[in-house]
Amino acid sequence: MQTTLIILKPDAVQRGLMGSIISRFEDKGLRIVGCKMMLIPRDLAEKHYEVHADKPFYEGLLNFMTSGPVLVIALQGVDAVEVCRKLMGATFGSKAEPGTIRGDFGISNSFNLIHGSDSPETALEELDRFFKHGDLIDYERAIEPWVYDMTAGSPE
Ligand code: IDP
Ligand code: MG
Repeated sequence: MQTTLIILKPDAVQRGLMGSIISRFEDKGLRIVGCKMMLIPRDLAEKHYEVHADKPFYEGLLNFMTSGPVLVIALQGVDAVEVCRKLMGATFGSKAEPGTIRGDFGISNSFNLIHGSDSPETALEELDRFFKHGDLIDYERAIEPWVYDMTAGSPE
């Protein structure tokens, strides 16, 4: 099991797409273990996107990510990091495949609706960055035995 960090960006919130996007993850079988709406402070946005600090789009990205509320979500499941990146689709809305979140809900290359951790290591760092210890909830859903084959003792 992995936990990954998803952010529904300000455009997703403003366009009323939070429910539709969350449904994609729920329908897949991923479990929401943490969720909060917040305004990202500038310094947190800078830290979150520091790998892009030298890119021409960095300033615009920081302005965008701090321009309104976001919904931060922790999602758990087998291979959750990779599964979520696939559900999100390619970075640019104009290039993302139909059937993916970015491919179905947007066309912009910068207002691309959603962030998702890109590796298990990054996921741990990002979860730590956005959630306090104790914010994430470990629980079982009633549907769990039908989402995974548990007959061998671990989720298949
Ligand atoms: P990712 O979100 O798919 O991981 P990254 O390359 O890590 O994509 O870029 C982070 C974010 O920066 C993107 O989601 C997008 O909002 C923005 N971004 C990336 N490349 C460009 C660009 O060429 N122009 C404008 N914005 C960009
Ligand atoms: Mg990235």
